[in-house]
Amino acid sequence: MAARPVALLPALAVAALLLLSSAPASVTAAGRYPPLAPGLSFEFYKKSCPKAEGIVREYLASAVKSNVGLAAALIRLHFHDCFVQGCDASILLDSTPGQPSEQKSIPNQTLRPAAFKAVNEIRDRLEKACGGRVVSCADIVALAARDSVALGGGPAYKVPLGRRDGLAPAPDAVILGALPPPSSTVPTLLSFLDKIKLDATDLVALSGGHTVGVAHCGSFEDRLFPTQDATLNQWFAGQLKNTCPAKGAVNTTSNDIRTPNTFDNKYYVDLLNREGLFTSDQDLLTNTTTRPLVQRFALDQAAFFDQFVYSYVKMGQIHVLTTGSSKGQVRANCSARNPGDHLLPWSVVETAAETLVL
Ligand SMILES: *[C@@H]1O[C@H](CO)[C@@H](O)[C@H](O)[C@H]1NC(C)=O
Ligand SMILES: *[C@@H]1O[C@H](CO)[C@@H](O)[C@H](O)[C@H]1NC(C)=O
Ligand SMILES: *[C@@H]1O[C@H](CO)[C@@H](O)[C@H](O)[C@H]1NC(C)=O
Ligand SMILES: CC(=O)N[C@H]1CO[C@H](CO)[C@@H](O)[C@@H]1O
Repeated sequence: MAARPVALLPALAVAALLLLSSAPASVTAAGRYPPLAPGLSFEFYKKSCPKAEGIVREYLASAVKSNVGLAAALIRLHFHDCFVQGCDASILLDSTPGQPSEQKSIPNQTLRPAAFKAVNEIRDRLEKACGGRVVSCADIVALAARDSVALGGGPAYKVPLGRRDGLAPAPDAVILGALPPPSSTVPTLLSFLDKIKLDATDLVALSGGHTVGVAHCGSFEDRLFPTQDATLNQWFAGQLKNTCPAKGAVNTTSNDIRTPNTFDNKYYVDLLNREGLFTSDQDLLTNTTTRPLVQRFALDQAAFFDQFVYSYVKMGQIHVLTTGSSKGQVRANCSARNPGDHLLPWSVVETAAETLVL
C-alpha cells in the first residue's frame, strides 16, 4: 500500500504532507482521538470484510471527481445523522405510512439526493464484496464523510466502526430540537451541543465543516433584508445581494468564499474578515468565548485539522447502536428498514441507546 513509506518518514515531513496533500485517506493519520464508545473499534470489519474501507474510498475518489458537491453533502450528512437521534443512519430512511421521513424535514432540505444515492451504491458494492450484509449504513455514512474530508484536501483519519442502523426516522419535533438554525448565536449553539455532550471547542472545530458546501439564500437572507447585519463586511454583503437580490430569492452561494471546494482553514479567515455566511458562523468570532479558537485556526491549519478530527470522531459516536446493545440492524437497503424487523418499539431501542452515550 502507498501508505506504508509515508508512515516511515519523520514526523515533520508527515505533518507537511498532510497539510499539502489532497490525496485520499490512504495516508495513515496519527492524530488525537477521543475515547471510543463501547462496541466501536477501528478494526471492526478487519475479519468480516477487510476490503470495506478500500471500497468506500475507491467509489468516492471517482464519484467526487465528477461531482465535487458530493463531498460537501456527505460531510454534512454525517453531521445531520449524528445530531438527530444518534449516528444510526435514520436520516436515510424514506417515509413509510405513519412515519414521515427525516429527509422531508426543514433543516434537511439542502441535503443532496446525490449523497443518499452514493451511500446506497456503496452499500450495494459492499454487500457484493463482503459476501453479504455486513457493513451498516451508519458506518458507510461515517466512512464516506471521512473520505470526503480527505478528498477535499483535509486531514486523513481513522474511523471507529461497528454502528448499527436505527429502525425508525426521527419525528419532526426531534429533528427541529436537534439541529440549531443558522440564525443561532453561540449561546444557542452551545445549548444544542450540550445535549449531545459537545463543547465550545467542538463547536468551533465542527463549524469548520463549512469550509466546503453551499447554502440557500433562505439560510442567511435575514442578514440582508430588511436591514443589513452590521457585522457583515460591506463588500461581502454586496456579493450576497447579487446572489440573493431580495427576500425569498432562490439561489445558492458557497459557504467559504475563499476556497469553496477545498477542505482547509480558510473558513476561519473568512470569519476574521467578517465574511461568515450565517449568523452561526460569524458569531464564533464576535463572541469572546469562541473568538480565540477562531483566530488560532485561521492562523494554524494543522491545529484546525487536529481538533476537527478529534471533534468529528467524537460526534461520530453519539448515541450509537452496537452489537453489544443487540439493538438496531444492518440494513439491506439504506433507505428502508429491513422487512420483518419492525416488532421492537422504537422507544425501547432509544432507551437502550441512551446507555451508550459517550
Ligand atoms: C458568548 O457565549 C457565551 C457562552 O455561551 C455566553 O455566556 C455569552 O453570553 C456570549 N456573549 C455574548 C455577548 O453573547
Ligand atoms: C444567483 O447568483 C448568481 C451569482 O452568485 C447571480 O449571477 C444570479 O443572477 C443569481 N440568480 C438569481 C435568480 O438571482
Ligand atoms: C430501497 O428502499 C426504498 C424505500 O422504500 C425504495 O424506494 C427502493 O426501491 C429500495 N431499493 C431497492 C434496491 O430495493
Ligand atoms: C436528499 C433529499 O431527499 N432531500 C429532501 C429534503 O427535503 C426536501 C423538501 O421536502 C426534498 O425535496 C428533498 O428531496
